[in-house]
Amino acid sequence: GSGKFFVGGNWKCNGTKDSITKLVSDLNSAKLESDVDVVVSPPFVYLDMVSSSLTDRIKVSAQNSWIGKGGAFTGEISVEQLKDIGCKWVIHGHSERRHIIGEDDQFIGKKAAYALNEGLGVIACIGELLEEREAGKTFDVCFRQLKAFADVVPSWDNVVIAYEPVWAIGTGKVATPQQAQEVHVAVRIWLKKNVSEEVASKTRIIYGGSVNGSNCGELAKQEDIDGFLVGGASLKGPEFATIVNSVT
Ligand code: G2H
Repeated sequence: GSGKFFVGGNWKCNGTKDSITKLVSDLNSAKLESDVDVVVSPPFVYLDMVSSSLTDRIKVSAQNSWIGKGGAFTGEISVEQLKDIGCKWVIHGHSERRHIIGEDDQFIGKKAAYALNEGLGVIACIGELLEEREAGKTFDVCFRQLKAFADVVPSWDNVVIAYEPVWAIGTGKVATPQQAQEVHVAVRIWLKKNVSEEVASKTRIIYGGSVNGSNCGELAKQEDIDGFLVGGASLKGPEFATIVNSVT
């Protein structure tokens, strides 16, 4: 793998004040391996609360950010506001935003570039649909999405790539360690050819899609899996800690 293991918890549009208070308290008391970057991504309305009550050991990420400086953009949240409340990361390109909300590669790239330019880290998500996999287009789709990031990012220093096959997201159908490894190594080779050898060897490529406390161990053993982006299982503090501690 490359660099420090990275585990993100993507809480998506889940939680209440009560459930999130409990989750934060479970995370604060969890024993986490020291050699892992740990990040959680609460819904916007709870970001400030989580950021001020969560241990500094765990960093906070937003699930989205506006394409530029704030202003007259109803319903949006700016990168400057995220930084103001102590947020260090933002997720862009998640399949739910691509396929449910309809964000395209260029829009996602611009948002990622703006966030990076302003000093946030970006969890850049890519991944194919089931029909694209079945049509043999997995690499084409992932490389196209990757290129849209590569074309605009100012630097790869604060980028973590998350490979999330859409058919594995929230379905309980996790990719096999071999299926994930095959794409991760292809992404690394793509980076080497199209960006640089250094970026290819340093950039963390994490896997997402139905990761849980039972399947994380085998996935973590794969050479090119440098961590996880966890949805459902990140809503349970002890299980999320198990996934963090699957670092090999
Ligand atoms: C993939 C993942 C987190 P889940 O979206 O980003 O969610 O683990 O629930 O499949």
